[in-house]
Amino acid sequence: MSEISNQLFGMVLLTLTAFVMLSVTVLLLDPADAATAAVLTIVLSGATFVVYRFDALWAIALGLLVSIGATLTVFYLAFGIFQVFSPIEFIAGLLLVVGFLFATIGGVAALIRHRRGSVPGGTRLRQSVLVLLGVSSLVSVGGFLATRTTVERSVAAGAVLVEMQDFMFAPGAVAVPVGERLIIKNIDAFAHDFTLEEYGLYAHVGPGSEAVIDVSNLLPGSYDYFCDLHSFDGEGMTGVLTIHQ
Ligand SMILES: [Cu+2]
Repeated sequence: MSEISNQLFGMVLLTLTAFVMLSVTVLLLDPADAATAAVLTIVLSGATFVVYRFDALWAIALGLLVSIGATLTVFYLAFGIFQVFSPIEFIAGLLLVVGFLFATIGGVAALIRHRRGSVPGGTRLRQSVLVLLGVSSLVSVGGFLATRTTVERSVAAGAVLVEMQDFMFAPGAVAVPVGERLIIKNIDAFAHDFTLEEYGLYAHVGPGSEAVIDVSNLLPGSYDYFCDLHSFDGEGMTGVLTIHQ
């Protein structure tokens, strides 16, 4: 087997990203995202094979176009690199960013050199990147396990529960008696947060974690809260909290 190029290496990582996305969306039973992920996986696998099989300019150019197109389609996955302790988001984000860099820079370099193989900084660079990806993924899984939080049953008794699921708060509107606690439970595979800006209330809630929100100093009334990661200008992942007597 001939030595693989940086472009091919990047494309393999992008294909893995699409496959991770496919597995996750199928598990979460999200048909729309699963369809996107399935198409991406097939197109990227095909293009990766073409680049591997044909040492020609057209193949290199095709690989470059497919890599850029696939990355643009799911560019939002890149934000996952900021959620270090949320393994699925983090690993997919990392694969996407590193894959895109290798596929693009390697593809352009191969086009300029008019050939596929032996792009400078070859095997050793790719091996180091693979090791770094592996270590980062382990850190992510370890951090996820170490920082997962649950609320004790004694604390939870009588408290009002809001779940975070499918990038929404459920229920979207919740009423809490004065002095009672609010518990936020994230049952998504992604990190969320609870933000009630004006009152300095904030909790980052990782996948599978729960958190107690101390709303005891809120006066009776209605408050709009949101997930800062998945909302913008009051749109998106938002909820309404009512404190009543
Ligand atoms: Cu969120």
